[in-house]
Amino acid sequence: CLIAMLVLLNIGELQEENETHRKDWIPVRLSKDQREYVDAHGVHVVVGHYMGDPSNSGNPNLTDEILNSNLFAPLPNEGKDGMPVIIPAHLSSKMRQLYHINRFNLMASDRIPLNRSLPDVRKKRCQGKYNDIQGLPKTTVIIVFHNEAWSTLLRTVHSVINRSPSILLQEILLVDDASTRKFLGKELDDYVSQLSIPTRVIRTTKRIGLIRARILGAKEANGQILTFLDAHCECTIGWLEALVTRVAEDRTRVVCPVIDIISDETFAYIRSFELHWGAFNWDLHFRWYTISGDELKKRRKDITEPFSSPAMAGGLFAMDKNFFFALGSYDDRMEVWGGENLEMSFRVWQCGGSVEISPCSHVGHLFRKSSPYSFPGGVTKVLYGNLVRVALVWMDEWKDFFFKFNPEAERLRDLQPVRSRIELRKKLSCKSFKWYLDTVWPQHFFPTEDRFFGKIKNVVRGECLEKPTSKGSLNQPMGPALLVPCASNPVLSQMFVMETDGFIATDESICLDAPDKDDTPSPRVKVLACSGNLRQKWSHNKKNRALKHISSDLCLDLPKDGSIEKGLVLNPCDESVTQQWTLEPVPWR
Ligand code: LR7
Ligand code: MN
Repeated sequence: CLIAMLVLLNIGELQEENETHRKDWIPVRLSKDQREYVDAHGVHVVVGHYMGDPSNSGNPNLTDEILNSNLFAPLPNEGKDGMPVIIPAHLSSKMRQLYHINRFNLMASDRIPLNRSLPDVRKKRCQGKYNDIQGLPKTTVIIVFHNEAWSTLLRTVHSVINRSPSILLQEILLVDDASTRKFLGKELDDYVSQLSIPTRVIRTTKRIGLIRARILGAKEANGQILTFLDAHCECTIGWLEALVTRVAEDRTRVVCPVIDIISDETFAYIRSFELHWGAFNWDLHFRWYTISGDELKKRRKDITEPFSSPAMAGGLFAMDKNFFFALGSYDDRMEVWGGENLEMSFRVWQCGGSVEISPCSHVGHLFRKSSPYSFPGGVTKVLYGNLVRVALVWMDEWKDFFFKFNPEAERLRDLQPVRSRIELRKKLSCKSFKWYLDTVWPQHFFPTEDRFFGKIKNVVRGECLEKPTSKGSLNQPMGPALLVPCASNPVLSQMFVMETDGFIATDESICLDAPDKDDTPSPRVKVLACSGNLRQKWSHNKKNRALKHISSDLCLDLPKDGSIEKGLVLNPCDESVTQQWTLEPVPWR
């Protein structure tokens, strides 16, 4: 989900939507944490996740005493209304040291009161909605955590209490997944016992991972509705009414808030866009994409209405408790972190429910660039082990696509027994993955029977089209389409899907697009986010092998001046050899 944050930080849009939060924001620059981690395909794995020794051995200054100390000395006005915290210069070395414990600016967090105020970031129209809450079922808020900092955990709890109508709140359940920090023991029990909403801490005896910890919390819950949060969130006004009302209206809905950003460096509350939905990429990593034009059209009347989403981010959602268990809760053989969000999204959609995002519910989440805790067994084994389970149980023929292009998953495939989950799928008479792709996510860019999937090769140079490795402001690959030597093993960066309606797409919803006319001196054909616009439509003529850009009636060509390293161009179609392209299918399963 770390990449998801980077995607959200589109500066252009932030300026437009978020002027008030940004103007006083002077980010504190910390150590150069790995921003992203890129795997063999040049595709993001768990972006930013710390791949080294998670025990902090690289920071010998982090003694047990520091790890267990509970600094907590808030200043009354710090971080007020979601404003950023600015640490005085003389504290900066201490600040850096503390940063490593949780991979966020702990000093900043500890200076902010646990009950800080936040702005109402909703659209005006939301204030008139979801006010009729008498008689709605109550919810149990479930927060699982492993070695969370005191101030972020309890700020989450206070934000729930302060900004939820108490008639909707049954209780708060904190599930401690075998934390080792002292202050999360008796000190926490004592603290929560005096809160105005019944709050309990349940503890596991050994580390069971967030998935099983959530199942445990759900079993213990007394509320009719389960509302899950990560342990470093802050809820804003109206967040719960918007979720609970929708679940109460239809018990098969899984409702997510819009997830705003709490800065890991300054703890500023940054409103994010409302017009993104959740899905995933070819590696089965969660991604945000802009919602489709059709969906936007439907919503023009009232853009604050909830909209359905192919997948959820995972941590923040409300769902009926009976529906949660009827549908098979979670896959309890998933370990530690990852994959459960797609598993649940597929299961909910394919087995008769729906996943939606409510623009009137805003909850902030603290996004980190790397993960602070250990992954027993190793990050790759844990994450891909979980994803293997998702693919085997829910994805039908598309699992073969996943395994074919993800060797780390293929290696783990035989180690994952999934019989009971397949039986669950049968018992619930769930629909196929094809139905899911066709119906829930028709804008998807996965290969299908009626699409071309493979390489696009220039005949005269014998080279293949490749998507650029440079990133645009949405952290998506963006730039000129390049021609490079064709890889002998099919690599995903050279794979394209050509849809029947003429869009040429690749992973992460990136499409072949026309050049910008004002690019000087010679405009290049680009790849950028698929928009569904005519300017991204192409047609391929099998006879003369021309790849024609439909709206301009020009053909994909090599630059006449030989500046091929700068990318490809469009020229009037003349059937010359440089304009000949073959679409070479690659079996995708
Ligand atoms: O072993 C563990 N035991 C735990 O109890 C590991 C983690 N946890 C707790 C942890 O303390 C935290 O409260 O589980 C919660 C989630 O872990 P994070 O905060 O490290 O996860 P994340 O925010 O990086 O990741 C997202 O994807 C996860 C995949 O398993 C979960 O679904 C997280 O809930 C999810 N977070 C969100 O959806 C928040 C918004 C992200 C976006 C966009
Ligand atoms: Mn989180």
